[in-house]
Amino acid sequence: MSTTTLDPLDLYGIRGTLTEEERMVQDAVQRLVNERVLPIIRECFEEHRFPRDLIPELAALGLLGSSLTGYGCAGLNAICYGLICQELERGDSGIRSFVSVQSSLCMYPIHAYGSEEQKQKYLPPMARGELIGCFGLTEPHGGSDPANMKTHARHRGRDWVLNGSKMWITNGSIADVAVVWAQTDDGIRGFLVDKGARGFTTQLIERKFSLRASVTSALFFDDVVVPQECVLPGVVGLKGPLSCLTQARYGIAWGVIGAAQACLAQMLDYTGTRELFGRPLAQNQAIQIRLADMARRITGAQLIALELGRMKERGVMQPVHVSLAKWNNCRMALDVARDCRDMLGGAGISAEYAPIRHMLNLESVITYEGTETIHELSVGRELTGLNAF
Ligand code: TGC
Ligand code: FAD
Repeated sequence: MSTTTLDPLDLYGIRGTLTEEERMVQDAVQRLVNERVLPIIRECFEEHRFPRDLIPELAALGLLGSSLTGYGCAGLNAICYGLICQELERGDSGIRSFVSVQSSLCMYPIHAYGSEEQKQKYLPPMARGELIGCFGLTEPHGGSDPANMKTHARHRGRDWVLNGSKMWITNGSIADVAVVWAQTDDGIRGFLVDKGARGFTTQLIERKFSLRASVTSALFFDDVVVPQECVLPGVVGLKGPLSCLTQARYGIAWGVIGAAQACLAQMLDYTGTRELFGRPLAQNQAIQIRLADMARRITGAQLIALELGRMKERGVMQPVHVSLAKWNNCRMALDVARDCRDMLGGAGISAEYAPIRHMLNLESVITYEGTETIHELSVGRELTGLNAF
């Protein structure tokens, strides 16, 4: 019998290549997830409840807007942001979603495109978790093609009047401010719409089978008056929202590795102790091949995420690199979670075990931030020079 000292969840020893700061960030988030997320997450999922009381703890660790500089943000590097997402999603995709939306989809555009007044007003309380954001791009008639959005804003004197609706919006019903993308006569612009603005309403989307520990909502805008000082001045056009998606998709490419690791860890434990036909399940060739295949897929995803992070740090990461990583890593995690669910037999459909929860969550994760097909077509366009959208 052979023994091994390798970490089965990190066969290539990626942790050994991290800087001290990166390891410290990973350890801190790992502790938070072990102590505060894992004990409650099953119940949250069953009760369709986002654990809001975790927000101050996420903020205290500097996880909100962690890669932004100034305005109370931690200014961590891209690898740290990736590790944060990975550890949070080891707990649950819903917790990582909350941090992705707050950081990459709300704080990032304010930081990148906002006026100094907007940055001062929103970023410090958002970093402290006192002000929650949501990002409204998708509309009911088709999220894959945001250029075709119907939500529009028209000038009325110095103000704008916003009309339309957004669908499937993470944090929608708990947000204090919505970053809303709307068509104008000059092109798509971003608007900061505060909760309570007259004519702005939200509706919680209930009865989800996925991301049950996350708030998802529809947003409605009925003649909402938005003052000029609430428009993001620094960007016009689809590149505004798409650049935010690049940041969030980067985090997802790391995050889903955590979900897959959680599933594999549980399977190594389960197959090592469950006895069938007089031997541990793990002593069957067919089972070992499946476990080895999971480790192979996870390792590949880890290397892609790490290299993507290094490219981001060097400033050479392009959207197509992110598309390939988001597509590959979400597919990897979903396949691993589904296979783990199967290897648990009947127990695999029980909430007692994590794979089915991760599997159901990953059905959303592979869909949002660009479906698998959208990312395949982005890579295809890069290879052929032909636009198939
Ligand atoms: P195209 O018309 O060619 O480009 C428009 C302009 O945008 C620029 N651009 C980008 N800029 C920055 N970052 C990117 N990733 C960019 N991609 C494109 C581009 O250079 C151009 O600029 P300019 O100056 O020439 O005008 O647009 P496209 O053909 O690239 O886009 C088509 C397509 C299908 C890829 C795009 O529409 C798309 O990505 N669709 C999917 C939509 C999507 O992902 N929605 C996500 C909604 S948010 C969400 O799901 C949150 S879940 C959060 C959670 O809970 O974690
Ligand atoms: P559609 O665009 O209608 O796509 C339907 C199907 O058609 C998909 O399989 C797609 O791949 C396929 N398809 C589309 N175009 C093509 C093509 N050219 N060729 C072949 N096949 C194609 N959005 C936000 O703006 N903010 C959020 O915070 C947010 N959070 C979300 C949270 C959850 C839980 C979910 C499920 C979604 C969230 N979304 C959010 C929306 C998400 O981004 C969209 O669901 C996604 O972009 C797909 O849009 P759609 O659902 O309208 O599907």
